[in-house]
Amino acid sequence: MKFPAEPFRIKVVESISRTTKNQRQKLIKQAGYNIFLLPADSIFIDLLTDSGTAAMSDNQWAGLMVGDESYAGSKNFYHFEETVKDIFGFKYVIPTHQGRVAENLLFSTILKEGYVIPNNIHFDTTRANIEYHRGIALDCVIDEAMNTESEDPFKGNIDLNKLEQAIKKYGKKRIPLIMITITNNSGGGQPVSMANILAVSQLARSHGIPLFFDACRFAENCYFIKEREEGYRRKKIADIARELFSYGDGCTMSAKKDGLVNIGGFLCVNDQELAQKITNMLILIEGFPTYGGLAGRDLEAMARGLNEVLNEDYLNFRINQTRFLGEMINQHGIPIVKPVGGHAVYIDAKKMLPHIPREHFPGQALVVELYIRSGIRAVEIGSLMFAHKDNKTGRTVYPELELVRLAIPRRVYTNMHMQYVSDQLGQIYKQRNRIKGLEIEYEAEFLRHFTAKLRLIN
Ligand code: P70
Repeated sequence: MKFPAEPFRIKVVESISRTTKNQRQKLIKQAGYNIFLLPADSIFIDLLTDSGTAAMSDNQWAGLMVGDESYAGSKNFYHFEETVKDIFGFKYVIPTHQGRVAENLLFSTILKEGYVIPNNIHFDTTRANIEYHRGIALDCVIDEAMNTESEDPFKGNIDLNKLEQAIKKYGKKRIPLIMITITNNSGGGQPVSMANILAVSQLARSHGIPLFFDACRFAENCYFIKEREEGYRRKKIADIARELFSYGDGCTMSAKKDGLVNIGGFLCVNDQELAQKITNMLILIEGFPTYGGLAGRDLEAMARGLNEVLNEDYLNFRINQTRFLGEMINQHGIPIVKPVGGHAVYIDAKKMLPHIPREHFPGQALVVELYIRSGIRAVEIGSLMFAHKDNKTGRTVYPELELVRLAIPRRVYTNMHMQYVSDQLGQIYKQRNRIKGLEIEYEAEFLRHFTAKLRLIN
């Protein structure tokens, strides 16, 4: 295995606490076997999410000190706006405090009841924002995406046939825009190829439908294009990004991922009338258009983060650190989603724990075991998160995949931390038959995984 060393040195350190297995057993029981309800200082390595968890650089921290906190016309806004226009190339840039507000602003403006938004796979907040406005969130990813063993290099691609069928079925009037999520988080952090983006763009344009990106992890997607797609090896990431966004008409962005900040987001559009409508709404729910729910210093950190994320040394380390963890885990015999995605390793819990039936949450059982044994926090992306009752039959419908996600915060953990995670999982794998399932004690009507309480089945 060949993996790059960390392309940074550590200037400030944050201690992480070590708890005993006994303490963790008590804490997780109190939390109803739900890792969202654990106090974060009882966690040794936190792989819950790569969102808002990045370490900022010295350059970004210095940027905080030049924050201009004027209500209107902050100089940091202009720096941020110029940076976004330079990388993304869209005409209007609207700051928000995180990604889902950009989604809310967009969909509350363009959706009417029964309208359809196709995507490769909608992320939960995107789906929820569409459904909340009575739209239909339609997934059109290639079938390969559901085959965890397939090594297809661009498993985030949209199936053009499915997309065309959708346009035929619903008609372009009911499709106010098409989206592409880069990288495809809900499908394992898999990239979308430039060729696919171009083809979707051509199809969309031939019908007069705008194309938008959910751009959270755009730099990681561009790195995969450089690495895997013919004709991009010698191109700069910034140039790949510019080409990619030139095929679209706007984007939503959670800068908590590839913006390398702890809070921040934005929405870009080319259409002036749409920009005007959204800006009016922004003033109502977020703030004045030159701060959008953020402090001036946050805008400065975001502008600097967006430039840093294009650095190839950084991306090379980032993508390969994730791959390194995935390959080490896989060498223990643990089944994972292949190829390893950009921001996280996804374990196939259904395959790893065949003795636990879906209704006893094999993914969550593994998450709980990993916390109790090692103080590592992962997140279940499976039946606890997605299973639901069919309104007509009353039967439970399970999602196709039962995954456990190990999301890696940017520039936070060293390769030695990854080694530790892999070693611990290797130990767990050897004794996997002893892992017990769980059952629900309490659940909310929506998004139950955040607040559910469970108990162990003996
Ligand atoms: C994650 C977080 C956020 C996200 C995303 C895509 C493709 C929009 C958003 C919303 C959410 C999460 C999940 C589990 C545990 C903790 C956090 N993804 N689009 O980790 O952005 O959060 O800024 O509103 O992935 O995948 P925002």
